[in-house]
Amino acid sequence: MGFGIVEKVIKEHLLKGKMVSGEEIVIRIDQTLTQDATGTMAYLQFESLGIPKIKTELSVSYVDHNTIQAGFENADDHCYLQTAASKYGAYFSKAGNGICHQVHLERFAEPGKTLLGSDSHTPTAGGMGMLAIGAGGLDVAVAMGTCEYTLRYPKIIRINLEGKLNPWVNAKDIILTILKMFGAKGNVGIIIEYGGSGLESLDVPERATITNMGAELGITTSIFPSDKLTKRFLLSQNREYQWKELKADSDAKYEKIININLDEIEPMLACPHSPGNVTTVRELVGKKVDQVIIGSCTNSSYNDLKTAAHIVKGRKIPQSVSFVVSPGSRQVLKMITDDGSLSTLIDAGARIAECACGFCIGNSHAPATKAVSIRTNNRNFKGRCGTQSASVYLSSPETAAACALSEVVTDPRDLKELVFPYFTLPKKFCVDDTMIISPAPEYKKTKICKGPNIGESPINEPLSKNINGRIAIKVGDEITTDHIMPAGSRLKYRSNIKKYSQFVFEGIEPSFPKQCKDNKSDGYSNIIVAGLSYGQGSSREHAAICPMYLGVKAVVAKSIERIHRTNLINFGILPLIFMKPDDYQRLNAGDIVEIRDVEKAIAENSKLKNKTKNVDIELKHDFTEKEKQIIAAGGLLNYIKRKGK
Ligand code: MIC
Ligand code: SF4
Repeated sequence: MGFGIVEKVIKEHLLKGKMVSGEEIVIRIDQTLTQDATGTMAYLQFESLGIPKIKTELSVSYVDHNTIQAGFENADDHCYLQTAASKYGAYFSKAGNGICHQVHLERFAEPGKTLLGSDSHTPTAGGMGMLAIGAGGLDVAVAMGTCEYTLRYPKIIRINLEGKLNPWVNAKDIILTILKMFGAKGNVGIIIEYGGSGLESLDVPERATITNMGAELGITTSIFPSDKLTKRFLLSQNREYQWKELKADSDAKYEKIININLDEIEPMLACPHSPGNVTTVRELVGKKVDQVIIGSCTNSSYNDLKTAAHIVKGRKIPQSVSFVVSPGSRQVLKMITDDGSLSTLIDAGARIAECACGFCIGNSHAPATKAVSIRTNNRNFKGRCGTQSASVYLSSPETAAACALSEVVTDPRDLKELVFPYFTLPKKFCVDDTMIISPAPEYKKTKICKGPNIGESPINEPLSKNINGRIAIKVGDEITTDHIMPAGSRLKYRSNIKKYSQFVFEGIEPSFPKQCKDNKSDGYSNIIVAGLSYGQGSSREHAAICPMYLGVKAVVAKSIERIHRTNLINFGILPLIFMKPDDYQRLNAGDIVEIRDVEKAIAENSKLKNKTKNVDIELKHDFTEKEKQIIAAGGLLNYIKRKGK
């Protein structure tokens, strides 16, 4: 029997376990990436492991999230990360060099290798034929020190893309169509492998747009084969020697095979407030638009911006629209400068933002009250853009540029007087790694620099024999990590847990930290009750660390998303699932609850007694043997220290 791509890469990297869906496996990690918002904690954790040098083939520390520097905090983080990279042997990509996923694709991603990144969009590198997985910072810190990552062997779904996209339809419209088919929740434990004749017309950056937004499906990752287009891309980045072919055997078996005809795909929009809430642009044509932003790790490649420039060339953006362009990397910025696209965009009235995450994480360019914003990024959760009342729609750069010109939602195919440009990728990209610092040969001598905003990475205690708790909050379905731990203006506290903890659930229930404190002083542990898909979205482990800091001992939910579930376990918080989802109704904020004999509850399925309502609620979990030990130790750092790794 033949193998698919995922099977081939896992087989080559398998250290422990069986390649059977649902089994716990350990794989060898070749590369890691961190970004500053999760990286400070990851490097603090790496330091606390006491391992003298990073052991992976390659680790890169990027600065792309917190580049606003309104105050000393961001800059202090950058200094810390730069000195830590130098001391422990990582590459360091300076602020301004670009968004981690875009730069990694350009300069480091390699077909057939594994990548673990402390950012949920790490699967972007799947467009290059890498098995690239997003995880919490602590998992990445451990991988830097051990080259190991533990996961459950996935279910593998094959999607065949057949045919060819029509003019003005972008790879973004493919992934939005897939999001419409699958939805944004409940796809845990799946890896998507792409194939089909349509791949011949999808270049690496377009493939990466598709794998990038696999994160919004909630899957583990997705991957494309490595073929002649991959080779051409690597050649254009002066890295052809890193190419290797990766293709599925013709008799490979999959859990499911889905065929999508690219000719039938049309421009799509994800409507507020979920990337899974997808409809056609046609449905919304004519809706007034206030702001348009082209950028982010999903859609800010050279061709994306060149196409946007082609659309606005010789025209002016209407005065009522704020039009922002944020190139994905310094390479992209340099190339649109050299070919004149940048001045075309400026002539049309574009604001040019830094090559960074910026607007996408609500760090800048928040829309006005109740504004409609069309953006090319990947997430439109309520309030993430920085304005609670705004409506954010996600689109392709083509649709975004068409909307910016027309002031209303516009299908780019309706720009009749425009000729579709059929841009191909350049033979050579501008390769200049001036803003990437290689690991210092004298790494041991570097002195790590820590400003006053950089705290310690907190460690939990093992759980007590019985949990005597009070429900600190009850939330509904699809609570994202942005709801739990806001980013935007709060981002600068990522390396200061004490301060950042004051903002847990800020947008939903700002009194949550005080409630937790009161419960603690009354002698109770804090419990969170949630609905479906709790913790979807980003990989930010702060959504586990800060609740841990506030004394949360368990999350009881209808379901919990993959990365967040692992983050909870890594920080010693019990992720528990209702055996009967209707029992959600039997728990309310303020109820006193008890989980007896925690050790047994970790070993088997547990029960929670609602003492206020005098009812028993059955809970389940699906901890692997290793996860049971991690929870029992009070988290991954304790577990590793105990094992003396
Ligand atoms: C995001 O897009 O939400 C982020 C910011 O990149 C996060 C990481 C973080 O919160 O630092 C992610 O996707 O993992
Ligand atoms: Fe940055 Fe946005 Fe991409 Fe997250 S999704 S890495 S914030 S550009």
